[in-house]
Amino acid sequence: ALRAVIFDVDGTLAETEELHRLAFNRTFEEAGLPWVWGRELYGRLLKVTGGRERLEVYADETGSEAVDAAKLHRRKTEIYGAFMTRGNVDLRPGIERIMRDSLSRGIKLAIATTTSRPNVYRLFEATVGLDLLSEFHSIRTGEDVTHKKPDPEVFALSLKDLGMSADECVVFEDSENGLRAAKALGIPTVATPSIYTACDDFSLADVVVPHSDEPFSYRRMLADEGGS
Ligand code: XBP
Ligand code: MG
Repeated sequence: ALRAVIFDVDGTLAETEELHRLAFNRTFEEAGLPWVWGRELYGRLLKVTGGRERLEVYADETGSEAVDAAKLHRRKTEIYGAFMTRGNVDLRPGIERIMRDSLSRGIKLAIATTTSRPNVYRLFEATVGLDLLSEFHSIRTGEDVTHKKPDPEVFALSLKDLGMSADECVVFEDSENGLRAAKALGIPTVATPSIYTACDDFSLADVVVPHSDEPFSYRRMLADEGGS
């Protein structure tokens, strides 16, 4: 039976990547770097999960060895946090309802993301509130792992925190990298393609829906819980 729902953050809970991109660009401007990440370039760079890793790869590609990626990334997180204000971002359709429905059925909630921990708190603060986040049984972020998605490490931590096996959970993801991570552990997945992942390969997903308000599939999975 379904006992927990594990959510990815960026692209799945909310369309946050444009705010990330703008925060990166503001950081570069402030640091006096000539870098500007347009949408096409950012789409390609998103294949590198983790903002710091993304900066390192780009610095490498452009032959900018002197750049302190860790320092730039800390500043980027501050700027992103400041950009993330009420009205600047919304949770995607259906997300809040799934969270509240799950809680009311005794299904546990977890977060498994590549992004930095402060960004998760800021997103909830700016949208549904920190009270809902405090109901989560497990929150695992980029800081908690050595290897980011598509490595399954973050989802392995979620399962450990939940004390559950893969088949008792469902993962909500928006990217191929995320699906690969979840499926490496055999966790059932619902994929909701996002702006930047629309062209990803979703063949690994058990269910693909345009967004989490789609009535078919996982809603039935949740509804079936009452009877089973
Ligand atoms: C998507 C990512 C993140 C963000 C940037 O994470 O790859 O790296 O783009 O966040 P998710 P940081 O697993 O939530 O979809 O700069 O904080 O790394
Ligand atoms: Mg994502």
